[in-house]
Amino acid sequence: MTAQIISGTEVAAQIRQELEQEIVELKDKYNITPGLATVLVGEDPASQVYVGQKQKTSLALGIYSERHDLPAETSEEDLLILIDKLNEAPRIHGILVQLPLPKHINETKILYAINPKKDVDGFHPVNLGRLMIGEPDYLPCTPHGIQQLLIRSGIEIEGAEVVIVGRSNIVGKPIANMLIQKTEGANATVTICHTRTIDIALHTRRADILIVAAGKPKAITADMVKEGVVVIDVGVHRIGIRKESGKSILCGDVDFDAVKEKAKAITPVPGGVGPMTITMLMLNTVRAAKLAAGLA
Ligand code: L34
Repeated sequence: MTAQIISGTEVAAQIRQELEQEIVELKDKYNITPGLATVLVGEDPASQVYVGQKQKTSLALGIYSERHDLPAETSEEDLLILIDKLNEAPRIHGILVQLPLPKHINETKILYAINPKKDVDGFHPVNLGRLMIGEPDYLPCTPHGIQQLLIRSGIEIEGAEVVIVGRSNIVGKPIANMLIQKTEGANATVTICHTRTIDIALHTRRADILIVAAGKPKAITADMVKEGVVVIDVGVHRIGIRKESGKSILCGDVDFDAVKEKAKAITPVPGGVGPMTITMLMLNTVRAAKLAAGLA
């Protein structure tokens, strides 16, 4: 079997097109321009790429955006002051503080400080709690992107054996919660594997849908999956530089070339989950603007 390649780039473009129309309508009918503030502390090169993408995409869609790039030495106190300001700013509907933050800043404390109504990442405990009880305001961007990729690629989630590798607060735990909900695009049976799982392959081989956010390059090999599996690869690793172009060579958490020979469908890296994460942030920002205006 050679797998269907699930293009995050294409699905993201489709969703962005839908959003663009919604944004035009918000402007024409209600004179509302959704506003996003990104906050980046320090110079992590991957974070700079991701925040750059988020800025570029918001501009392209007609979302007002503010970029706050702060030096790595910024104190927790100063960051909290900025968040307070953004919490109060009427033009800003969504606040994104790019993770990871430098070690001297308490991430949890920062995420708590963001007004849950402006928490377009969906990382605030209020939003994660709402997600868990099936009353979400904002779904976290990467998990939401994964779910939309599956739905829009025609993959049956209901009743599927979903195995997730990785238990982070930003991917593993929320996607597990989303896929067990009693709603459309969910109703799956979910297993979560992590670093203390005794025999990961025992679980991954049972998966109809395998979602990998392990943070380890090519951790999932062909012997760990069953024939006909659907694979969603969340990892992004820079494993070298192309001599000709000077561009990075990327890979995911899955040994793509080998696993695609057994899979029914698989996401590539790049061009899989990454572009969906960016696009779902735009969707949440539009939603934030609508919620603020009492339109959603
Ligand atoms: N607050 N921090 C907050 N929110 C998030 O949603 C994120 N994340 C993760 C890291 N920290 C965060 C992102 O934005 C990961 N992430 C992210 C976003 C975009 C891409 C990858 C991860 C992406 O666009 N990846 C491209 C390759 C781009 C490149 O590295 O050259 C892809 O095609 O996979």
